[in-house]
Amino acid sequence: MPGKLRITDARLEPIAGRVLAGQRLSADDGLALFQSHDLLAVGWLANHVREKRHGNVTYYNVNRHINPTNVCVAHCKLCAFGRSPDVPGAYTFALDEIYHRAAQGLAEGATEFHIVGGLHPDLPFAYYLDLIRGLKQRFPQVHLKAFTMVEVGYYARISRMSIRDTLLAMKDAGVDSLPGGGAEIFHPRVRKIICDHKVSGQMWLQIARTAHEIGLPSNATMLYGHVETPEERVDHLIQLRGTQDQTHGFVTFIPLAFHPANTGLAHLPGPTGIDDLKTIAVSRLLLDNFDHIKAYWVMLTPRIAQIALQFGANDLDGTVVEEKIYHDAGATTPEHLTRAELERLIRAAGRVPVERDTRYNPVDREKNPFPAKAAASQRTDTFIPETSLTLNI
Ligand code: V47
Repeated sequence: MPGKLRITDARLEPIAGRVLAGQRLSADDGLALFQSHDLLAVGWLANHVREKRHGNVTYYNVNRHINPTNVCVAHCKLCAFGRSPDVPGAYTFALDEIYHRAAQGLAEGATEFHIVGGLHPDLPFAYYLDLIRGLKQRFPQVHLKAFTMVEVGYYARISRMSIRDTLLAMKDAGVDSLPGGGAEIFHPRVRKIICDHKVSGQMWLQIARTAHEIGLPSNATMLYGHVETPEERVDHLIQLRGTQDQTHGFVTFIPLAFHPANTGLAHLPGPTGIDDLKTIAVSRLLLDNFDHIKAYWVMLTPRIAQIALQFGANDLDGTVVEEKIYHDAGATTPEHLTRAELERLIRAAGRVPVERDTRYNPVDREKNPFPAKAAASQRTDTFIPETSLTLNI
């Protein structure tokens, strides 16, 4: 453990004792950590836990984000990605376009496709199942991390199926795990303001529990830096921890910094760098039953994500390649980092980079060399604007 713990905020003294003794922290402890200005002590404690679990290792993966449609009926104030079907920029990919992008991803060595999209008013559940079946058939070696709890709730509603049967159909088609999006902040006061028409926080947790029960692990997120209070953040984290105690199905926790540009909350300033680091650290400290805390470089910026590796995070996410949700909301980060760039960031933070697959198995590139770039499929249409939507479903 590098350096000594120096505490300047007396409220942190008993909390430090509990962290060093490996004891679970309370909601009050979480609140004190969020309210403290002693960032270095909070970070030291989170780093202690991080190094006890993972030593110097920092994970990243080679992945490809695919967003099949940005058409969405939810119209969440927090979001700049979703569109009505009839506005400029609305799109829905034909399945061939998705397979083309996936083939490009495979040629770049992707071990994971991260697939999330809007809640489209007209696409049937069958479109998504066909999409997954088609990907699994063509790219059986690639892990399909697809569809948030919000999308699952929506598919269940439009197909008049139970959540369990919807998840079973997804699993049967080839979904391997679920990403952690859509959790936002569970408290109903906040959801009413930022995402009024989304599934409730309780429903999000219920869908996650059901996914875990049928053998689909998932990630979890928390969107912070908008209208939520520190108490509501702590409540969110404690509810995730309680669910994890029951299912052990969450793999990674990802705090997501709110980007206000082009959203219905564009008047808000978004979180500061101090808040980013503190949120990573408090998450590491409260979520004692989560193995991994991810500093998602796309939203944190590579620079802050790199520092977060000393504040509790042990994962940077992946190469990503195409990112729409944050970039529509004004993110100025690149959409793509290469393996070499990710490794450089990690090494410069004094950590040891390990390329992982979605299940955190190390990827041995000697045994699994990159597929030839030439394997990328022939060019197909770019995307289908909503006005000329023809889908081969
Ligand atoms: O669900 C939407 C958030 C999420 C904005 O599971 C916004 O490995 C900030 O969940 N400003 C999608 N955030 C991203 C996500 C994710 C990312 C990386 C890895 C994983 C994983 C999951 O982004 C949405 C929502 O919570 N979001 N709009 C915005 N304006």
